[in-house]
Amino acid sequence: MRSADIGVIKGLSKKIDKAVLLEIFKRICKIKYFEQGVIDAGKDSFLTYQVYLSSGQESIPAAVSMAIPEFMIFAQHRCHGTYLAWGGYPEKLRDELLGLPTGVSGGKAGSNCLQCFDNGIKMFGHHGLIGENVPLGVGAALGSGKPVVCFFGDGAAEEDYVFSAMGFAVTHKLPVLFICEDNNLSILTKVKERRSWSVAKVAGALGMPAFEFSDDPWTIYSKTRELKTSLPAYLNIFTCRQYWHVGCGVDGPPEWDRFSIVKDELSKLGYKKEIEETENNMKKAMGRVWDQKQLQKLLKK
Ligand SMILES: Cc1ncc(C[n+]2csc(CCOP(=O)(O)OP(=O)(O)O)c2C)c(N)n1
Repeated sequence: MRSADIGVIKGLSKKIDKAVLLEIFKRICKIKYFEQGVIDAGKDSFLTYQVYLSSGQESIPAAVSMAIPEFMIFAQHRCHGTYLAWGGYPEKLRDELLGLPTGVSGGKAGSNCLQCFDNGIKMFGHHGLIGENVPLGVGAALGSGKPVVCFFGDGAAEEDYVFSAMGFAVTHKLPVLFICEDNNLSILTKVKERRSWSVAKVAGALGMPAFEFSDDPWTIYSKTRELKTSLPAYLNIFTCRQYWHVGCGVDGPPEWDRFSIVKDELSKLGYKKEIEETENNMKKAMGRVWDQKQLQKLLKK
């Protein structure tokens, strides 16, 4: 049974530096409020196609990017959060979504194929086949000897080439962290209707450390840091996407609301004032990025 607490290490937030906790929260807010702007721009007809939203899953890129900022990233189609968490410019992502040459990938990648070699980010994006980034990432680790993180969904994890690439990484002891952002859905079909087996168990049987837990950012941050030196490794992180597979419709409330859980926890630690300030500042900053007059100017409307 999925829940917000699976495998979560209790009390970790008390052991992590305040600056790290607040920076992770800031990155979560950056993704959340950027995407609020995306939704509003769609409603106001500035964005005329459907995009893949990361909302609800923000804690994963926010925490992983803090633990392994230097890794090469092989991203999946749901990748706004990955780019933004690693320090991507919201204005460049906005321009990308608007199809402008000033976009992060020259306006040619759209929402789901972001590529970025700018501002210290080494991000290779999706090209159309779910899970393809896993063999590509493994190949990059083999060729360069540099550490790689591959993100993919629970649907992509079922592709045969994902397992063969994981097995290859184990055999050759390649520095790859495999992260499954397990939102339980492949478009609309739940994991239990698709398979009876666990990806983490298969990854473990291939011979690498493999863990499953829910998207508590402090557990993600600590586990990622811990595994950095024992790669390859696999993390299956249970999370909830807030909106449809593509577009901004909803099918009801998410199974849990990680954003509220994180805010409550940080408030209990005595950081209520700081997080309110961070959230308000981020709301305002992303409001400026998606300001209607600005959009009219950019699109010459
Ligand atoms: C090889 C392949 N099969 C099917 C598709 C069609 N498709 C696009 S996204 C998707 C679902 C992906 O689900 P998941 O990997 O769990 O990621 P999520 O969208 O939930 O983040 C599918 C089946 C595809 N793009 N590539």
